[in-house]
Amino acid sequence: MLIKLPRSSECKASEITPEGIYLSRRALVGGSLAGLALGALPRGASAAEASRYADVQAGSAPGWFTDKLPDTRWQAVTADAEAITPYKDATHYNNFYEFGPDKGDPAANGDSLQTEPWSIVVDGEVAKPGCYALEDFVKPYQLEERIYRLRCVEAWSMVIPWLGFPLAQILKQVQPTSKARFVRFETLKDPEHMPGQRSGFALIDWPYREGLRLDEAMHPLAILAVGMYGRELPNQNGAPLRLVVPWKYGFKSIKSIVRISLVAEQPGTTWEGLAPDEYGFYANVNPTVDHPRWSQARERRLPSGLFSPNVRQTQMFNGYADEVASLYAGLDLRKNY
Ligand SMILES: Nc1nc2c(c(=O)[nH]1)N[C@H]1C(S)=C(S)[C@@H](COP(=O)(O)O)O[C@H]1N2
Ligand SMILES: [Mo]
Repeated sequence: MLIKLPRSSECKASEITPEGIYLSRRALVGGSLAGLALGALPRGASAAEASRYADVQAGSAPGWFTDKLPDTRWQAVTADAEAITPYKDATHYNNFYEFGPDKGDPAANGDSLQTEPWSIVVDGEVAKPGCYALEDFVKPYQLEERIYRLRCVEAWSMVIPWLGFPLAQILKQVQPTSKARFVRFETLKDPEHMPGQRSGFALIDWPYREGLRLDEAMHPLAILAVGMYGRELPNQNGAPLRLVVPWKYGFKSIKSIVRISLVAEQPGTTWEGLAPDEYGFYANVNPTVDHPRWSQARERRLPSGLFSPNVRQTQMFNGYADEVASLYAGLDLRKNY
């Protein structure tokens, strides 16, 4: 069945799920992150926390974001002693093909993305489908700072302090039916404001799509992010809402999401569709399964210059094996790459 894909501007005022109804559906869930470095910082230490990142360019945060920030659980998950990537690198070395193929294109062209108003459709195999204004969609959730490694399939990596909340919280709220086995995500399609969607360069069948198995999506490490480095997400990093799945290659962490669908069958995804021999549905970080054209055993931790290479061993599941390996018990990771 072909379903028309709504753009944020196509989620009409009359279709927006009223906030009151949404909030009354609230069913918050906790998740276990045993074994991870859990921060001991008290809640509310915000101003100082948000400003602990040097050289962060001030944005123009929407009201819903500034309202939530003081209640953030800072350093809810940390990356042990690993240094956080400088803000400049995290925001000027990006993959976001909607804005062009080069690493500098998303920063150069991202300003044209219109992130307000923004709405999100939740549909498919759920008891409570809806079309939400972003501010209502995120309102029930406390922001948490999650400092995660990000490993791109191209063999570079960063450490990024995200601000977001577990994807599981939203999923529980919309109540997946017994048929729901996968979650499918879709980025905005808006060629007028996304120059990469106007050029045929990438051969991508827009919009960009990603997916997770439902149990992966429910894992407490999988988050929806609305910010990073103590501020709202810059456009080049996927404003206003993106997925972050730290144990998978970066292409799974889809940016600028407008639609989340619960589905029965494994959904087609953008990179798997383009080159199925090179990019699989699972895309778990795995140093023992090489890309057909390069090794995945090592990675360049950015910033990494020609004369100061910062090369390190890639870790199984990007260092999150203790938390996520059980999701894949009995699965042949060589076949299901
Ligand atoms: N919509 C969309 N999401 C995307 C991409 C993209 O091109 N389009 N690139 C992916 C890839 S390959 C990576 S490595 C990460 C990069 O995230 P960052 O720029 O915030 O570091 O975004 C992912 N999400
Ligand atoms: Mo990537």
